Amino acid sequence: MFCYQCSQTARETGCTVVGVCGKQPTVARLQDNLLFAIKGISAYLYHARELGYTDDDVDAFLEKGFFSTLTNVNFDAADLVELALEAGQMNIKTMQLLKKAHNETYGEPVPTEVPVGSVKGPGIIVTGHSLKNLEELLKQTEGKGINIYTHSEMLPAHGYPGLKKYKHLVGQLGGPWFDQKQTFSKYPVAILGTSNCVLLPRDEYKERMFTSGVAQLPGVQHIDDNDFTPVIEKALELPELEDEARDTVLTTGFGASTVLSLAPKIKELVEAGKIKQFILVGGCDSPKPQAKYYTEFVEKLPKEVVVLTLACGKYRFNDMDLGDIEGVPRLIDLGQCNDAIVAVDIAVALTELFGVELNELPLTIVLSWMEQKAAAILWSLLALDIKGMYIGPILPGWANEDIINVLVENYDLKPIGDPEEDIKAIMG
Ligand code: FSO
Ligand code: SF4
Repeated sequence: MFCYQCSQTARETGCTVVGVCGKQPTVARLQDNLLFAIKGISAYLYHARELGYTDDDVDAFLEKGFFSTLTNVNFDAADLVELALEAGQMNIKTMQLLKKAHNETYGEPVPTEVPVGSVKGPGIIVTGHSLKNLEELLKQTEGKGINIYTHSEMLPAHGYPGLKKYKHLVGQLGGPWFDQKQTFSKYPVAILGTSNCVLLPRDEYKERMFTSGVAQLPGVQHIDDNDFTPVIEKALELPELEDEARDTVLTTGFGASTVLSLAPKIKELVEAGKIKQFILVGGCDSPKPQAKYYTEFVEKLPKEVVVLTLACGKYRFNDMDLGDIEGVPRLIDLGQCNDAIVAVDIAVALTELFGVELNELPLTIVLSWMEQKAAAILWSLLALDIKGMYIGPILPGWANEDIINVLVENYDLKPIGDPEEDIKAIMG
């Protein structure tokens, strides 16, 4: 544990073994965990509010959650687990709110092929999660001869009818959040970071980078009021990009309606044994060497497996051609991390289709986590009582043995291991 939030703190620097107030290490970690989940919820709530959508119950929970971590309020190891599960439920509500905001504002996504690479002309790369910022930029650049490219978690924007209608939204440059230094150095265009996962910029592109919303970087101009004039002026003064061979095409934009329109076919294929398992391989990508697991895992899956994916972890395998099973695509990109709610909606619809409980579905969840939004999603899945999830590329650092034991005993949570062994275990 590490806590220095009050003046009783040990040696006036921090309680690290046990709190002077009596707070136990597991309670301290569960308080940290609750704060992480709250940060995740806040990110999604922020993007919903950008589009004018709010929820009083979620707001009230945030107050309660924060308050319960204040000094001398809640010393119970069991109640804090309950609060984490409640945070998971509130995160479900928040992701539903954001999905409603996205779908009502931009239309439900439709499958869309997105070419990777540049086309001739000035350009702007947009990274992060804010569809609202992207929309404003698309409006303000219309007819100016500037091409707009997505990066990382902005890729699913291409699937929304209200955004794909802009012809100058031309494609994708780079992959997950952590390739940004190489990608932004390689393409000498203007760059807009709209949310988290912006990295401290290299000097070589600092002056052509901008942030908006909560994202801020030292020495980088911030756009406060959705007036992207400085970004547009910068894009026009920079050299034009050249045409690249755009051989890699990524398919994104599978909304719940598209997937569920395949429900009768899916039922037939499952009953005929032609689809044996659905596996959700979702979450954040990580530069850790262990993250190679996710590439190998998907590569080695039997042909009778359908992979659902979301968030930036998909860049480990979303350029693979997995083909289809009689018209059902074997790789289905549901969108951003907040679109975990689409996966939940699909899973619930499948329980109705097959007349079984959630844990009886031929569905396995293989998560990769990077930061606090993923922690909130993990607690959402636990709040739904989903058992037997795999998690990697490392176990959460905030979870000590006590917490891991609770997760293993109650939810059969498993660390990822060897891809082939895990596939064997999943396929039974
Ligand atoms: Fe990736 Fe970053 Fe959506 Fe995460 S860009 S790592 S949990 O913030 O966001 O998937
Ligand atoms: Fe230490 Fe408790 Fe104060 Fe935290 S709240 S600094 S654990 S005495």
